[in-house]
Amino acid sequence: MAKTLDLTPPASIKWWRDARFGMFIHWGIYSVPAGTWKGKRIPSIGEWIMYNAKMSIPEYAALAGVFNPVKFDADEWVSIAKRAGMKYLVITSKHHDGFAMFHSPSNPYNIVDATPYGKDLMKALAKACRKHGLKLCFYYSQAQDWHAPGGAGHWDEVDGGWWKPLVKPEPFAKYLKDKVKPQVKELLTQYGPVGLIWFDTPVAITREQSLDLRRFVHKLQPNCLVSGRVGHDVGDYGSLGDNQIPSGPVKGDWETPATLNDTWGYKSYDHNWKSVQTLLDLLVDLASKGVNYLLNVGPTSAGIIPKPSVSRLLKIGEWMDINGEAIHGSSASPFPYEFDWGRMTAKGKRLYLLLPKWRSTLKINGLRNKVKKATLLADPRRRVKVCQTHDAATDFHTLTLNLGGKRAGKYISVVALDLDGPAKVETLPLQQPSGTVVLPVYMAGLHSAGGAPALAINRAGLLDNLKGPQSSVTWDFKLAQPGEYEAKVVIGCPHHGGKAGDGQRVVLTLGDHKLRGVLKADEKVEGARTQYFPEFAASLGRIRLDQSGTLHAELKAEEAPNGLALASVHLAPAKRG
Ligand code: JFZ
Repeated sequence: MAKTLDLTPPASIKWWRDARFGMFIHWGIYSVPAGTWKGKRIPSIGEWIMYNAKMSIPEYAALAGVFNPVKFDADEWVSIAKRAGMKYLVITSKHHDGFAMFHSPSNPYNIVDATPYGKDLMKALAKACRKHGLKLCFYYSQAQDWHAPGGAGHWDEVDGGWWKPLVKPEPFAKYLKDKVKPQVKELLTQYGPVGLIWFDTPVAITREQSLDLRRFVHKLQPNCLVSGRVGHDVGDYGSLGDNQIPSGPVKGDWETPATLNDTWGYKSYDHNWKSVQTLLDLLVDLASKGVNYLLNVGPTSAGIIPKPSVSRLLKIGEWMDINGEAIHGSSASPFPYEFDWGRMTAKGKRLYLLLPKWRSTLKINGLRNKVKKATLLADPRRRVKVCQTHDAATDFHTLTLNLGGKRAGKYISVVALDLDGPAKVETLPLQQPSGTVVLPVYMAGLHSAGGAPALAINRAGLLDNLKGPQSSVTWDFKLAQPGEYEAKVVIGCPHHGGKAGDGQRVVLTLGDHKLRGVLKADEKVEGARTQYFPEFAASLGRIRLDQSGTLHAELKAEEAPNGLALASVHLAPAKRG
């Protein structure tokens, strides 16, 4: 029996929870080739160029000899992050290439000893962070190291092909002892207080080794947090997939690392920049689910954050200057589902309604508090008329806000609602004022029987193991308007590039009605959230719901040998004709 482990994060996690928004910086000698090697554009993310271009260790290490970021200005970088409303900064101190971007007395493969630049710029960055009040944090690739013997993915670990992140236990343990621990100690002793260490890609690290690293960090700096990618879920907070937006609220402390374009490390020809609107949509979506947004910049080898990144961050900053209180120190929406009009965050007795599209009237169902006041953050003097009603027959509370015809503020308008107390909301899925009903899988009852594998929701918010008729997914939900509805099943791809709808046969039961359907992924769900993790809506046809009040729904897979990555069931009023 293993001893019960105390994995409580240090109390310092409070700063991290309040921050909600941070800057990721992927910077290393991979910024020299910037995505091109020997005249060829190397596909995929820039910091993986050594691996993807199959460079030898000496070939790659020679890049250090020309790395000279003379334009680097720590104060400039930190003030960009600060102006954007970011509260912490996580910079790659050593990525998978094994090159240390800080002075490492224990290993000469570092910026001071191996580049013409020859200075420890992390010192300057630490100073600038202190000056501007941001937390300095370090990314450190603890398992993958393509340079050091024993590191995962090292040249020596070739197994019948090119590198694979193989780990031979003994050399790996030696690598942890000789390179990782001395360097982590340097990071935690040379730069003053460190907010967190962002370990990554645990590969084949053992649980004991992950725990050992966690203890090592906490011993050197008790307030320093450890990222979830240290491995085996023993970090102080969790890390979602890159650019992953969960479909609903997540329990515990989570962060999504995300890119401004499609690379982390600088690539001279990646111009696929997300718009300011998309970036703010993502920030707000994550905040409404209680998730931190760690947004990346990839500086050039000269030491410059690309202009398209800076201009976007500064526009985000202008929005944050007005609306930041809806993000910083906020917690997830008390409503456990997405609204079709926007998103919500909460703070004490305040709710923030975040509207990407303006509407003169906004209705919300299910809020049981009295609203004392409603204010538009971008136009605090405008009078917002508040009307609250309660329908006794259906027990629907409806709040109606009259916002006025003219949009207040850019990108996402924010309404602050002052309540008579902490929010009290209806916890069942409710028909929305637009008429739609969303039944998310994470609000469902999950039932498996007859030896079927247990249904579970994975960290992408999708259902695992719905394969046959022994299992079922059920909801109670509240309907206000009887009528004819069109039912859709929304499914995701469990894996990048995976197939969503592949002929699964499902049956949806609503009261006495049954709807059967075969899922072909016909309709891609649009939106910022589904850019990297697509979702599809498959129509099951129409159904009549004759009664208002609390109804019961059940979804089963009659046949789905490869599973059905259910996200939600949607009901929308059927269009006449
Ligand atoms: C890792 C790195 O390999 C990559 O270079 C970058 O630093 C990124 C932030 O992290 O890549 C990952 C790690 C985990 C997932 C995806 C990409 N994941 O869990 O989905």
